Amino acid sequence: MTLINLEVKDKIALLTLNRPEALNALNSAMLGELFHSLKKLEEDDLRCLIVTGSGEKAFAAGADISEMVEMTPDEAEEFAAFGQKVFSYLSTFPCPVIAAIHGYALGGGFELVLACDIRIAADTARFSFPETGLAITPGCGGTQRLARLTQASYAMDLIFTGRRIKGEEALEKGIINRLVPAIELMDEAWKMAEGIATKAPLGVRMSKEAILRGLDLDLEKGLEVEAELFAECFNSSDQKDAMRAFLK
Ligand code: DAK
Repeated sequence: MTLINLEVKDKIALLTLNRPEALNALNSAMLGELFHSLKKLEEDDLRCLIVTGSGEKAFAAGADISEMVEMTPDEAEEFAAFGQKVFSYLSTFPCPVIAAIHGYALGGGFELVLACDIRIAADTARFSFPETGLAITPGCGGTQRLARLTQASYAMDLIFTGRRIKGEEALEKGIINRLVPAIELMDEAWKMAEGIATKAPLGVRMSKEAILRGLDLDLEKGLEVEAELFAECFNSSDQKDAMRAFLK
């Protein structure tokens, strides 16, 4: 059985974590498949990628505890390095990535959500970082991405206490973009992906790059990056074609 399901339709891909019997807990095999699936999808010149979890109960209930329990520090470092490589690859993937979240998004599952660009959650979604209760830290970007997305003190609140939050709080804190009834989750994600797919891919790709590169810069340097990427768009026939079509 494959641990990642892929479906591609009209340049939109749906990537589904497929280990529902373990609430899509992320083990090394699944991380490996995730990495190779992303590599494969990158060749498809996609307009948008949707990431979700199979089954009713979870997006992903974290890293696989049964695999982590007896790891040595060296093995944990190797696991961390590979996990971070996969999540960083996802977060800088060339097309927009939408997380469609239902049920539990815990630990590594929450981190996977945070590595996506846009997050749509069902009213069944529950988010938490149980790591401190397991005597570890989040290891796949949770301490960094949540603090940047919200505030350091809010990230500390969730990570130190491990408390579980619902969609309303996640929406209020800007962790998710939209909150919808569970039955509408995938339609909403596809609708958004299809909307993005109607835009010129170059404009979307360059905008994503400008936003991501600007995050670690001061405003002045960020504006330089924006100007550089704006100018680069004028190197393409896409820009000429799109503007001429408008003028016609
Ligand atoms: N790992 C392994 N198996 C898991 C699992 C997990 N994280 N979460 C659930 N399962 C398995 C259960 O063992 C159970 O398996 P069977 O007994 O049926 O064989 C099955 O999924 C169904 O789970 P439950 O029976 O527990 O279902 P409930 O509805 O009663 O409870 C629950 C659902 C989500 C509240 C509960 O399963 C739970 O608390 N799960 C553990 C949540 C958790 O602590 N997650 C891990 C946090 S630590 C890194 C990458 C990532 C991370 C770190 C480093 N690098 C690459 C370095 C992340 C770390 C974490 O995520």
